[in-house]
Amino acid sequence: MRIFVLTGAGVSAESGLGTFRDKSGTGLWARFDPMKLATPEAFARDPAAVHEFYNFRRRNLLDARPNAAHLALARLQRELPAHGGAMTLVTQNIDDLHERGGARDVVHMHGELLKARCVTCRAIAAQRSDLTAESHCASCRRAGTLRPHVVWFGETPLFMEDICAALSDATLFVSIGTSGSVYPAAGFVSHARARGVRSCEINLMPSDNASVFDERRYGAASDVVPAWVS
Ligand code: BJW
Repeated sequence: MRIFVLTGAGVSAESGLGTFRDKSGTGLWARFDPMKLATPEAFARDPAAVHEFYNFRRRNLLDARPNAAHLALARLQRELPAHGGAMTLVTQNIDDLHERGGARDVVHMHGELLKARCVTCRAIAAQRSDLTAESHCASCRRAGTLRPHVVWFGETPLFMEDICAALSDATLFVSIGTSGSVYPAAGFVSHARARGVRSCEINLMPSDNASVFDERRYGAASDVVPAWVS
């Protein structure tokens, strides 16, 4: 079995990292306007505000720990090859909790919060401290050219070729803790279904595209994912 797993903010919710758009209305985008913080235009207009938002989330992430869902997915990825299978783990999350939970080769299609990118020389480097509008690029030495290495609205998600190849090869598609409202990730299930691949949604509650899935399991990721894996 070749499993394609897509994760979203819900998998990290119980580690204390906020989701974006929960039906309870408590998500990050209910408190902050994404158009003022998660677009290239917002960064050009007000880099200090964008840095402040990501600095706050980076500090939260450094205090967070992987939960039982991250650990269970890492275990599945480790154990599948012994049964002739494989798992591709694609995440929309910019946190590193899958890696800290033991997962390997995690595909971060929306980037990584613990990295910064130079808009001038394009070098990507680890970033664990706060970024400011004056931060220096370690490669080209210029000041004020670093941005969070994340994918904002209107930008092209990363590793799309690898993702399409893995989707074309999968025999099971599983979506965990994502609202299914941001494309292209929200469309992956339709690609899988078009190939006749079975699909499963795991979420706290039905997502926007729940009806597209063959199987649905609802509850907290830290309960449902370990139960699904075992
Ligand atoms: C739990 C739980 C628990 C809670 N247990 N579950 C049509 C086609 C293509 C594109 C578009 C289109 N229409 C519009 C677009 C453009 C746009 C888009 O999709 N907009 C929509 C709002 C409509 N997309 C883009 O701009 C993307 N780029 C693009 O399309 O380029 C063109 C292109 C396509 C293909 C190939 C080449 C080029 C870029 C999107 C970038 C998204 N960026 C963000 C911010 C990243 C940095 C950051 O983190 O700040 O990514 S937005 C935000 O949403 C973040 C997330 O990764 C993303 C998805 O959110 P996610 O993970 O689903 O979280 P939530 O909060 O929405 O849902 C949480 C879920 O968890 C809920 O369902 C809860 O129930 C559940 N949950 N607790 C289990 N304990």
